[in-house]
Amino acid sequence: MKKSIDIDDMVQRLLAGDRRAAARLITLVEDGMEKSHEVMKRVYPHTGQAMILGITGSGGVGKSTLTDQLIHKLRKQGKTVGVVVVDPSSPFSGGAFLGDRIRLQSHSQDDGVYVRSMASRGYLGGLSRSTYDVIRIIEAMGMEVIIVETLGAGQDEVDVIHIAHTCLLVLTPGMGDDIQAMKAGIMEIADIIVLNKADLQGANTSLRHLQSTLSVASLKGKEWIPPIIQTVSVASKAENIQGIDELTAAIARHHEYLQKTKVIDQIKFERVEQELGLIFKDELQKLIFKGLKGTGKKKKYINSIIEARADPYSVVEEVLNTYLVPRQ
Ligand SMILES: Nc1nc2c(ncn2[C@@H]2O[C@H](COP(=O)(O)OP(=O)(O)OP(=O)(O)O)[C@@H](O)[C@H]2O)c(=O)[nH]1
Ligand SMILES: [Mg+2]
Repeated sequence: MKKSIDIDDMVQRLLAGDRRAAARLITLVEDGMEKSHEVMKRVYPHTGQAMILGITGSGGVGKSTLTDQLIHKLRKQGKTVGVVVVDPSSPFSGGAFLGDRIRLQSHSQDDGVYVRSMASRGYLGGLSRSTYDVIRIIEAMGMEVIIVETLGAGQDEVDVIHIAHTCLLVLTPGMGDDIQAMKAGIMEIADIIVLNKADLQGANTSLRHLQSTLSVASLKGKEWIPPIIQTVSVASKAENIQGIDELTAAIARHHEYLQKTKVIDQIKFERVEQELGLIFKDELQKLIFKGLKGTGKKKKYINSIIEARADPYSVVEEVLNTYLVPRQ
């Protein structure tokens, strides 16, 4: 017989920092089982204290390499660090996923670091409900800083900005066209712009591009103008790594700005708003399908759509009006 999991016990162990408990709870939540509600109800009150750092940018710009450097720096400052890598590139397309594992493995013996990769995204490209939950679980484990690495920028909807207190947008030299295309969105996404691979040709041209883009944006009276930090996050000699101190200083300055202006409250509000929306979406669907079960109505609706007597939008409206609109 399969041993049932004692959720209370598991959550207690999580709160004490037990990595195996964290891994099991994360698996439960990722599977989306009924039990995940029980897990999250217990976990949630122990969250909300961590500083959340988003790192986003196109594939291969150096997000994981930078994360690795930031972990080293934060550990030196005595902070514990959790990392969630969302949507690691497919192991079939160049093995960056494996790359993440290898790069971040140097911390695998360190109890103050917990790394988790997740392959899940919502069907429209935004972060999925389980991503929000996994971040909460790692917070409850006691990690003081949580780094969320997401692939994206530009056209994509980058919802990490609804979770991250500070969002780093990572660019590399030679991304002139991308930067042009992003002009409008750049201020929305980035609290700090990282021009990584500053050791490559074209770094200065890209820097000038970025500076002029931002100086136009800054005329609009923004309170926080994203600083541009140049970094070299991998080099054969450690002394050739550059910009990491400047980057951590900029993160600290942004953190102070958020506290001083209370913008942090808005970010916390948006995070919960997103969570609520995602949970409602899932639970409403479950509730409605459960309600239709055994009535034969679901089959009838589907057939009427196939036979072009109805369309899914009208069906959803009808069902919602029948079951959810309170009667006068
Ligand atoms: N020259 C140079 N190469 C770098 C630098 N930073 C990272 N790289 C290299 O760029 C490649 C991609 O780095 P990753 O850290 O995996 O990039 P990523 O953005 O996490 O990639 P995905 O997760 O696949 O989107 C690796 O081969 C790194 O060694 C840098 O500052 N200079
Ligand atoms: Mg990566």
